[in-house]
Amino acid sequence: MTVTLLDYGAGNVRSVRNAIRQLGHRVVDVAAPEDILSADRLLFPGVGSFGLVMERLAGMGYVEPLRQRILAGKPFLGICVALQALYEGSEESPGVPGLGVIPGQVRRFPASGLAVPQIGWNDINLCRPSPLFAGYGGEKLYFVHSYHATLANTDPEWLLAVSDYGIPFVAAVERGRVSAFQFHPEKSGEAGLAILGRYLGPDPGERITVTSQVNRPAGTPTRMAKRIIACLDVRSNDAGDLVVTKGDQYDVRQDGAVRNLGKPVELARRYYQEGADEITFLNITGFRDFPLQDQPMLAVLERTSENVFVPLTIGGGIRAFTDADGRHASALAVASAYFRAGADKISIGSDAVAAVEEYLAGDQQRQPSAIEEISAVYGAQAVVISVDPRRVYVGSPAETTHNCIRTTIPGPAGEEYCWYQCTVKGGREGRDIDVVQLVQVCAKLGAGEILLNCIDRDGTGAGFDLELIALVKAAVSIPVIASSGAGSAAHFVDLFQRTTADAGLAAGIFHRREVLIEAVKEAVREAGIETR
Ligand code: 1PR
Repeated sequence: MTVTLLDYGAGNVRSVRNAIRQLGHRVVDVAAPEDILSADRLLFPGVGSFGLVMERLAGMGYVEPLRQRILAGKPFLGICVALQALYEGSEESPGVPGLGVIPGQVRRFPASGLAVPQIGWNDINLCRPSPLFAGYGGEKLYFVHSYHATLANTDPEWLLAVSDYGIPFVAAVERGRVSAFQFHPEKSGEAGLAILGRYLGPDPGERITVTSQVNRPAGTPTRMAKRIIACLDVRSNDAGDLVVTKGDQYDVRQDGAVRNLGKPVELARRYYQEGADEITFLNITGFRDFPLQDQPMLAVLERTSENVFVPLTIGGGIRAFTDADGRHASALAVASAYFRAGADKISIGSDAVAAVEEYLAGDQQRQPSAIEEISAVYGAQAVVISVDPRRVYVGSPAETTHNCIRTTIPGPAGEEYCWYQCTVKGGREGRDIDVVQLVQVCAKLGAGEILLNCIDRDGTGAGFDLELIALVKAAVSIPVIASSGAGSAAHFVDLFQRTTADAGLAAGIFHRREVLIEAVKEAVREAGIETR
């Protein structure tokens, strides 16, 4: 099968391409409006904001051919924002008309105590059989969005699947051969690939001849999984090879040499097969290198995305650069290179601290930060802030102006209070900013998720710093990934029972095979916590 891909240059469509190839099909791109009408199978992966998608489609003359194709009932599959684009408009981009094939407006998730964006693996309830879900076993699928199509707005003729996230929302629509999913099949592991494969496979012809199971009784609430993430800290070792390394409280050298725990691409592939819900790469020397010259890291992403079909995050060195020869690259250009190479999210560390310092300085003339620039183009859900805090103990809250907690783990001199200082350059430099200030301003600037490390716990195996995690969860309404200190599966159970963290991340225990990802999931499941 030759699949025609509608790539309008707004984000990571490499994963979709790779998924199509993995399924044994050929990809061609829409090069002109008429290709939209003549395509045998059209795939429209939605990336970017509603307004950006519609603006690009309009600019390329694709709006009318798309409407015609959909109204004619020719095979069409839209993903994520492409589902939303079928509606008349969206709260995300007021005044921007959508394709308008389904009446109604797309809405933002209301504040319900759940983190927005919804990022992660959720169930779907099929409302009726569909050939695309023939053989679907009810697996959780990967969602990432802040806006949703509402049931009230969706003609039952279109409604195919429903999920819940505080409120019910439309997970899939279908009319004849025109289908669209709010979830990402290309990021939903083998279950997602199977669904995509059925769209790309032989045309089932009359849909009524195909049966599939409606997976659970209508109205059963769907449940988000807590995500288990494997993190690969990557850098060159002294021989110049790119290796996965791991520090103890950020010190990655042992007996003078950089620890070598494996090759990034191979390790990522292993974690995918072992059930990791996401993979994160951190280029831990990124703060000092010119990243567009750092081809090995881009190559790692390109190769990983060839056969790893869960979300990939890349961090390290995402900021504007001017090298010694005066060559300049904006943070957006650096991030774009990573998205093109297969990243779904980028993570910003040191530069986020700098952005918050500028913001708090109150300069009205300040330039937009990397967070704002990247979020505006790729959406908040693509921008993660990696925070590297360390504890600063004080005898009483009066000793500091920073957001302070009373801790159950006293300091070296018996201090009962501490605040969490943000650091830059891989923990080498402390700044006069606390973690609450940092995450709150970053969320305001457009970040979609927090990757919360902890220098005191990193590599210690002593468990997550639950006090830090609770503090940050209470400070923001975007998802928080807890990181640093996992030493056993029980630490993840503790994390999810005692905090509302959305995901748990570990490095050392997975690299050294002390605990397998599946063992973590089993322990978490046995404790009654939802996993994939
Ligand atoms: O500042 O935007 O260039 O980003 C640099 C990134 O690299 C930041 O996200 C920063 O956290 C990371 N980083 C820099 N230096 C180090 C180092 O270790 N020397 N690694 C470093 C941070 C922390 C986690 C680790 C968890 C779990 N590593 O990524 O994987 O602590 O470890 P564990 O389960 O073994 O305890 P920028």
